[in-house]
Amino acid sequence: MAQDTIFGKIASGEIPVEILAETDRVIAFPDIAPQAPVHVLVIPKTSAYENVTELAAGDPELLAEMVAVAKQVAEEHANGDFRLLFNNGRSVGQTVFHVHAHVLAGALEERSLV
Ligand code: DGP
Repeated sequence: MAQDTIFGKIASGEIPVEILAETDRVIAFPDIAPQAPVHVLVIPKTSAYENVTELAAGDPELLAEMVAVAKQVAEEHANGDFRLLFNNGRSVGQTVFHVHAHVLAGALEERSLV
């Protein structure tokens, strides 16, 4: 079970963000430190899952909903193509332990992985 994180506060509305897309269970908002012309985070509103491994095992339909929201964001803010990245674990760069997908789109000049 994920502890309360900054993304939990964003999901609950305690910390306001620019919401780019929303469903009953998912929100999308710009990353604070963009690494691509379009760099959006897609998170579930629940803080029940720390990472994508837990989410895929516990609620694959919610994971699929996150992918659908990523696609919507890429269509509305770029040409529809996108990269989807999950950092899964501290040693590969995960810093917020509320599962989130990085949606990277637009003209990508570098191949870095966030
Ligand atoms: P990760 O390294 O995969 O855990 O990615 C966390 C991302 O979250 C990182 O790219 C920066 C972003 N981030 C951290 N705090 C905030 C915040 O308060 N607001 C927004 N919009 N993004 C944040």
